[in-house]
Amino acid sequence: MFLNDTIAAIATPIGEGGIGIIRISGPQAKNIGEILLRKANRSGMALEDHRIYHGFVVDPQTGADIDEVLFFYAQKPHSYTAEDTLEIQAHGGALNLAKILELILKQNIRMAEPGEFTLRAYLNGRIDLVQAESIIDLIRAKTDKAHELALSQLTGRTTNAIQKIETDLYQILITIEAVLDFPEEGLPEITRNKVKETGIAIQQNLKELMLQINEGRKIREGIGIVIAGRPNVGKSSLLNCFLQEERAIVTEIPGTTRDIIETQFQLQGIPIRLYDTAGLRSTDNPIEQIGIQKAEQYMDEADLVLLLLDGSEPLTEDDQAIINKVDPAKTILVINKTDLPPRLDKEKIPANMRAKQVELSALTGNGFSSLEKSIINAVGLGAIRVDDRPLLSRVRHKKALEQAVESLQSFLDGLDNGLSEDLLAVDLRSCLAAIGEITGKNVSEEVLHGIFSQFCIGK
Ligand SMILES: Nc1nc2c(ncn2[C@@H]2O[C@H](COP(=O)(O)OP(=O)(O)OP(=O)(O)O)[C@@H](O)[C@H]2O)c(=O)[nH]1
Ligand SMILES: [Mg+2]
Repeated sequence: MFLNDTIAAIATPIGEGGIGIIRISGPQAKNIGEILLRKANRSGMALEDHRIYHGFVVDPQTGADIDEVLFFYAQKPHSYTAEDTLEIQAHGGALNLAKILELILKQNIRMAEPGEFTLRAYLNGRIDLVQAESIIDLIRAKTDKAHELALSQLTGRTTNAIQKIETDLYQILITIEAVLDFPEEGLPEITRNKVKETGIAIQQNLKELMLQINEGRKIREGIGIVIAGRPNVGKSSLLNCFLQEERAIVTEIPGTTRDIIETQFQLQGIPIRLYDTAGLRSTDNPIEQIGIQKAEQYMDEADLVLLLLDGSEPLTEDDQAIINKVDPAKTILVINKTDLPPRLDKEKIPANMRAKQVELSALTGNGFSSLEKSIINAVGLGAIRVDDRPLLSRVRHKKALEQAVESLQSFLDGLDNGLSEDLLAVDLRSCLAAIGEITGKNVSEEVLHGIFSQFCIGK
């Protein structure tokens, strides 16, 4: 990773737009501006910090104007990357922007990698890793809640909470290490109790952060719901009910749906990914078999399965097989076709499956609203809200927190068992290191690459 060269990229999406922005960051930014730009009022080319100018991009070889633009120079550290930055607001045509970028690259400027501007903001210490991640989330947010969450992380709520934890841990570490200089005296009883108290409070904090991660993930990634059942029970009809349109093909022929049909909508501001699947049954048809394999894989990965039965027919062997296969903890049993005379022998269904049971007609829509309520309860949507609590929202964060809690536990156990101060310090340091993985103080190049390669070019 270099920080001493200058990078450039088009920061707006490729296509036609009112304006398109080209961003340049690094020590050459100002110089490039003075070579390639001309102010409209011809007041010399010196660029002042944080001023917007009207002018032209000029080809320095031919002297020809390329575009009429606004431009802006920000001196480090007061810019997105915390480096000298030049932004050119040009007309947003793909060819126009490409021509300007080409002129810039000809001046020995390097094209930025995806996410490299944000990477620099992080490497220069302007933002931490949680904030960098929240920028991707903000760009990708599709719901109000996801947007709120990303913004609260970006503006530093999470960062502040974690910094507080780090400071408290360092306090303990300093106390312990002070004893190392006078080992014969050991840790006084009163200090030991105080340290223990703080350690327990920190651990509680970490555990709370961990509990919130699942909520954060639901807000950020949404919830995956799979509709499953044997052929012809009305899975595709139910999908269409959710979307209020004829999205999936519905016919009376069993085995109509072959491939997974993926759709998205919102329930109480949370993004839902809803999947219709091939009817599950034993079959010799190779196409259907592949569809069934996929259906089973999606059921395994789902947050919630809607297991559909046909209320107008007796329970079949295929139904039984599916009931035995699903995880009751993440399944809602849905009995469909209540507009027809009931013929389902419900007593054959295990009680734990019937505990969460909804009856409806996908044809008439009767009973559908109670299914929505059951879903909201089942995935705890009602409880999700973004408030002032700091929230972490990634698997990566969860792993690091687990590690931190574990190290802290071993520190606390060590205190109780009279472990020597130098060993206590080791546990504290590994707790701090785990927390450093979240903020990025202690993070491998691979993790960094994984995070920043998700960005688009120009961000
Ligand atoms: N009377 C009645 N018919 C329904 C209802 N829901 C679905 N059907 C009918 O049942 C048949 C099968 O519906 P689909 O939605 O295609 O069933 P599926 O479970 O997706 O079937 P496969 O894709 O073959 O697995 C169609 O003729 C639907 O019109 C309902 O609530 N009441
Ligand atoms: Mg279908």
